Formats: sequence, C-alpha cells, structure tokens
Amino acid sequence: MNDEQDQDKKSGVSRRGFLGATAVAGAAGAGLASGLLGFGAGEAQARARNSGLEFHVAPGELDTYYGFWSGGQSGEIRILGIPSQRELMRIPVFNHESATGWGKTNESKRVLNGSPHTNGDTHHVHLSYENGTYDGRYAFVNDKLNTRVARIRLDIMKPDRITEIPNVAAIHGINPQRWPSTEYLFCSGEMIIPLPNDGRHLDEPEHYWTLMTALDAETMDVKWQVWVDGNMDNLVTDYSGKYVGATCYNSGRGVTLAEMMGPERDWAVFFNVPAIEKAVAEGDFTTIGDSPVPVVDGRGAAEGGTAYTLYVPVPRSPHGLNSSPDKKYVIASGKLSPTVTIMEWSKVDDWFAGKLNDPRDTVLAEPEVGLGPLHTTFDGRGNAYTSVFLDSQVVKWNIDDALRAARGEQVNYIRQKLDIHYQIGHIMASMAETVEADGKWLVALNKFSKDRFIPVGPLRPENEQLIDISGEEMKLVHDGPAFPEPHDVVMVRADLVRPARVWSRDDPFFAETAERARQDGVDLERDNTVIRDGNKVRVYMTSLAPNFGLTEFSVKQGDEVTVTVTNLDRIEDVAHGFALVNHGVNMEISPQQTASITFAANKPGVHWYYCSWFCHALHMEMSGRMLVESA
Ligand code: CUK
Ligand code: CUA
Repeated sequence: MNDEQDQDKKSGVSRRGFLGATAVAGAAGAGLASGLLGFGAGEAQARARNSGLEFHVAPGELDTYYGFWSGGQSGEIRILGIPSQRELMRIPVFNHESATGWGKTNESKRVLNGSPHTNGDTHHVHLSYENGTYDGRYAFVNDKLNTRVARIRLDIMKPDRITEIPNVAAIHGINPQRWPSTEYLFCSGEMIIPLPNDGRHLDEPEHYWTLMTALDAETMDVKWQVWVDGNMDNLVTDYSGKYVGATCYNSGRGVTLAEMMGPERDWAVFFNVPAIEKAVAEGDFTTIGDSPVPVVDGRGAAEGGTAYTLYVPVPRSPHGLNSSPDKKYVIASGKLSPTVTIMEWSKVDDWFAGKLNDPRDTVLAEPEVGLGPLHTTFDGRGNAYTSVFLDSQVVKWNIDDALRAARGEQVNYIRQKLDIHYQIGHIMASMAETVEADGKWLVALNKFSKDRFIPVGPLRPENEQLIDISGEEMKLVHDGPAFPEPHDVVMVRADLVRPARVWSRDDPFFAETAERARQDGVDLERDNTVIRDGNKVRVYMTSLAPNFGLTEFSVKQGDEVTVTVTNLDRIEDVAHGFALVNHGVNMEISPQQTASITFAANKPGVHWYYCSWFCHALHMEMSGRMLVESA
C-alpha cells in the first residue's frame, strides 16, 4: 500500500473518489457543496475534520468558482478560477491592450467614448443582483484614476459601457443595488475638489466637496448626485434596496495629511434613496457648473444629517464598509482604530423614521479585532473575517458574541487569528457579498509578498492567499502571486455565470460596424471587397482557418484605412487575429465575431498582414499583403 492509499484508509475517504465526485457535481453545475453531500454524512464530516476542502484542481478538472479580480493600476479585470487560483482571462477595461486590440479597435473605442486616457485604476468589482444574489448579467468596476465606471457584459466578458462621472474626482467605492434587482449603480467620489472646479479656488476649504453618484445600471447614465461632508472611501448597499452607506474620512475637509488626521471622529454616511428620488422628482436640487445632473444637498453632519443623509460618528478614518449576508448589519472597519463598528440597517431605517435621537443609536457594538482593520467578509454562519493590515492577520470573529460582549456578557468573540504574508488589504469569502454566502473559500489580498516567491527585481508581485474557511479552523492552503495590484475580488459560484461559447452574429457589440457594412452594400459573411469613399477606404474580409478572404489589397498613400474582419469559424476556441506589420495594428477576432480597426496608410510599399492568434497548422501562412501606392 502506498502512502496515499494508506492515508485514504485512515481518513476513510478516497482522495481520488472525492475528486471524481466533485468533477461530476461540477459538471452538473452544482459545485463543491453537492460534491460533499454526495458522501454519507459521516464521511463528509470525517473529511472536514481531517483535511478540509480539496483545493488542488487536477489537470482536466474545473474550478467551482469564478473569481473576478480588479487589476488596480493595470486598469483591467482578471478572472481567476477558484480554488485553483489559475488566471483564466484578463478583461482589459480602462487600459489599452496589445493582444486583443482593446483601445485600438473601433468597437472598443466606442465603449471607451473616445477617451484620451489609456490607463485606469480599478479597485472594486461587483456583479449585478437579483433578490440579493448574482444574476450573471453584468460586472461593474471603478476607475479611480480617471473618475469613470465601467460595465462588463458577463456573456462576452467585455465592457459595453463606460461612463465618466461629472463634478467629482476619483471614483473609489462602487456597489450595485442588491434588492429587488440592480436598477442603480452607486459610487463614491473620493477626493474633495472645489465645486465648481473652474480654476478660481485653491486655498478656500469651504469650496472643497465631494458627491455620491447614482447611475442607471441599464443605461449607465448618471441619474443624480448627493453632496456630502468629508471624503468618501468605500461604499455599500443594503438588502432592502432603500439604503446606501459609505465610509467618510477627513471630516475636517483638510487637504494635507496633517489636516486630514485632525478630527478624532469621522463618519459612516447613509443615503436614503427613496427620499433622494423624491427630492429629484420635486425639483429640490441644484446643478453644478455645466453638468445637467441633479445634485441633492446632503450636507449637515453637524446636525446628524438631513432628510437624505445620516452621519454616524465612528472612530477616525474608517475604511471598508460591508453588509452582512443575513441582511442585518453593516460593518465599518476602523483602519486607524483597532475596532470595527457594527451598525444595524433597521436602525438606519428608524433614524429616517424619526425614531432615534442620536445617530450613534444605530451602533450596536465596536469590538476590537486588531491593528489596522480594513475590510470585513462573511461565511454565512454568523462569523465575520476582518483583514488587519498592521498585524498581517485575518481575524475571524463571531458577530452574535461581539454583540453579547457589548451588552456586558463575558464572552470571547474572537475565534481565530491567522497570520498572512504580508500586510493584507482586501479580504473576500466565496459569495460573501450575497445572501448565498457559503463559507467555503476566503482570499486574503496581501500587498507585500516579501520572501514568498523567488525574486523578480525590485518590483514584486503581491501575494494572494487562499484560505479554507469551511471548518471551525481557518486553513491557509495556497500562495498566489499577482501582478500589481488587484484590490478586491468577488468569488462567484460557477453555475451563476453563463458565458457565450461563440459570438452571436447579431451582437450589439459590433452592431455599428455591421450597419456601416450594410450601408456599403457588403455582406460581412460573404464579401471580400474594398470600398473607396474619398480618401477613406474600407476593406472587408472574412477569416476561416487558415485563410483570410483577401490576401492582397491596394490603397493610396494618405488614405485612412478601416479593415473589418468577420471570423466565419464556428468552432469554439478558434480565434484569429489581424496584425499589420509596422502599423501598430493588431486585434482579436473570435469565432463568429466581426472586428474592425482604422489606421493611416502613410508608408508607400508592401506591408504584410498576418493572423496573430494560433488557429491552424498553417497559422503562420495565414497572411496577406497591403500595397500602399505612393501619392
Ligand atoms: S480599497 Cu484597496 S485595500 Cu481601494 Cu477597496 Cu481597501
Ligand atoms: Cu488564423 Cu492564426
């Protein structure tokens, strides 16, 4: 008997048998949970006791969760499979990207609205909801750098809308409405700026403000904004569809570090969405500068708030704000204070109904968790997990016990402190931002990797650590290096995401390109032709492995050339590329997709184009020539 068999015999569970069972369950879309249920209860318990969840995903097996990772200052989103932590795909969003041509193709330029920016800073990814869980339609992500938000279609895994937010600087927190479904996307403007920011003010703090913004999640148009006191940091929605909260630091509205550290207390600010909608409907708003967006005045922290806002004083510089999956609590993580502040959504409701005297009456407890609490996540079993930056720990604590301790009972609410490597920022458990939080996996997104990987120069990867939280005890199971620098992630049960296998020919993503072809009298799936329109030349061709429909075409020096390629391949995974030598032109054309790219033909001579995605044994030969006749 070898070691593994011996081990299997002792634990009473065959590792191979277990892997087989999860593979079957995964194929049925049921995930790991059902895999466990497939055993006798005794066996499953023995497993949980002995070795926790299986995190090794063997060759040929599939992950049970999609992880949607922000990409920080890379400006992108990344998709990782969980639990393997294999990077499955990158979704360029605000950045321009070499392989796919994002930022170069006409279809991506339309989504980017002709923005001059080629970079971004994504911090928070969240998915659209129905009844408090993911509906699999969209992901949303912020761009702190250039004050934008983007929506990503989860069928094609490409952004389809990007909106620049007026009147604010640096969008940081975002959260979609969770209940009954995502009609709004809310986002917090972080940095205070003079309003209007028209070059008249530098040193007059009374002019510096920021706003909370609500977008229509369907159109991605800005619906309204709310003027607040302080800078806003992270933002969260509740599970009733009525309230939005944000952490607010710099309540003194300082512009230097010393000034920002001034006041002892900052706030969690809560927004009453129906009251704000009513104000907008009744014309009780202003506009700022030349932006037409209605701005409702929610300033009034000194009085505890307004009809639209509630300011709950919390220890200085709160950071994360998270809604518990039982729909009850909203928890602010203290950052500079070793505490987290547990507030209750129903008490926020009581405040706006006039039933409370003091904003602090919404606070149930302020348990100490460790030094530098940043974000909190949940397992759906009543436990919270807070990332503690300075202590480099994940702190597991029990919410009910923390409330009992606050009422004076002698209970220890801390369940476990697990060292991580090193300096954790965000933390997220599987499905934790939904009512279906399932307490299986947790990822610690650590800002420093130090000695955990072989050195790769002065710039190091971050270290994202996978932790099994299915049992009583947290178990660290894997280190995962990450290119700088994801901030946040959501881990989504694989059955909730339903990506397209090939493009649909009537996809709106390239509808404008298809309409242009129709006006040119071109059938994209048949015609290989060149249309001249003054000095604009439109080249239409098909691709079918290993051939382009056109192997040569001629244009004149000074022409503006648009090449439109329609990939006729229907076989999954057979993508082609159109790459034109010495012109900075390259793009992806996936099965059944139409893609187009425009460039200037300024260099007389013959220029080769080739297929840039490996598609066939004769991929290298899939090429053609463009002749530029000299003027
Ligand atoms: S923030 Cu980065 S660690 Cu932008 Cu969500 Cu907290
Ligand atoms: Cu087509 Cu490579």
